[in-house]
This record gives sequence, structure tokens and C-alpha cells, in this order.
Amino acid sequence: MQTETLKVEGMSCSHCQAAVTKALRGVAGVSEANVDLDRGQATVAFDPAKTDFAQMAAAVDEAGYTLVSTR
Ligand SMILES: [Cu+2]
Repeated sequence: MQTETLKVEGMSCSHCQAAVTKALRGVAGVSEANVDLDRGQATVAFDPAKTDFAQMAAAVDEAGYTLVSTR
């Protein structure tokens, strides 16, 4: 399991926060996702054998937000 903190763009309220959290948790291979609205960050625990940044970014994009790698 790998944990990464990623930047999320486009969130403005708790509804956005919930939508991004749901999108990330819905990705196969993601075991936990916690989104910090004030910091615009998402901390995600995932299995790198099952998912990757591109898949998580696609799910967040589908919800209407942008996931940015901080690497
Ligand atoms: Cu919102």
C-alpha cells in the first residue's frame, strides 16, 4: 500500500470535498481517501499494483475537479 498527498483544484465547498472523496474511493485499488478542503489536498492510500495517478485523476476529472500530482 502506498500513500500519497495530491493537490485538488476546483473545490469550493463541502459538497465538492464530498464529491472528490467519493470519486477517489470509487477507484478500484484505492483503500482510503481523505480530502482537505482548506488545503485543496487529497491524501490517498492505494495499491500501486491496481491503480495509478492517471486512473485517480480520471475519476476526479469525471466528478468535475482536477487532480494534480505534487511530485
Ligand atoms: Cu462545492
